[in-house]
Amino acid sequence: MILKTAVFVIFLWIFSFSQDSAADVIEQKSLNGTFVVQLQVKPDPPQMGINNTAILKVFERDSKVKVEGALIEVTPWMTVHSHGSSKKTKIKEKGDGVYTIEDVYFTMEGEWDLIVKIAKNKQEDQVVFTFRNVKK
Ligand SMILES: [Cu+2]
Repeated sequence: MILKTAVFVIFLWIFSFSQDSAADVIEQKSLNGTFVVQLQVKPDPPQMGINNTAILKVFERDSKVKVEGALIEVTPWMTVHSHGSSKKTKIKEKGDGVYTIEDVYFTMEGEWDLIVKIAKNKQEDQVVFTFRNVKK
């Protein structure tokens, strides 16, 4: 009985820990509805002045088929001031519709958009993720 309780408590502890460290998955449809895109940022929320990273998963709209071999551009953009970042993001395809983004760099505090452009064959579309309150 004590052993069972101990195992249960340890399980709860591990579970709560994994819940804390897992970044939320934000899912959005692209502007013209061509793709469905899932984004996970790290850290969550992303911070000013550091190289944030992100994982992108790209699916075809209705079928949920994973989109491989897409050309992807990711641009941090501060819409209220009409400026971007001092760093260019680096994108790597990992297969299975997964793309990693490095050097997501926000140069000041405030509201930032992450503009994700996706091109595959003759289809081109974009999706914008907004981070309302990026801080140091
Ligand atoms: Cu600004």
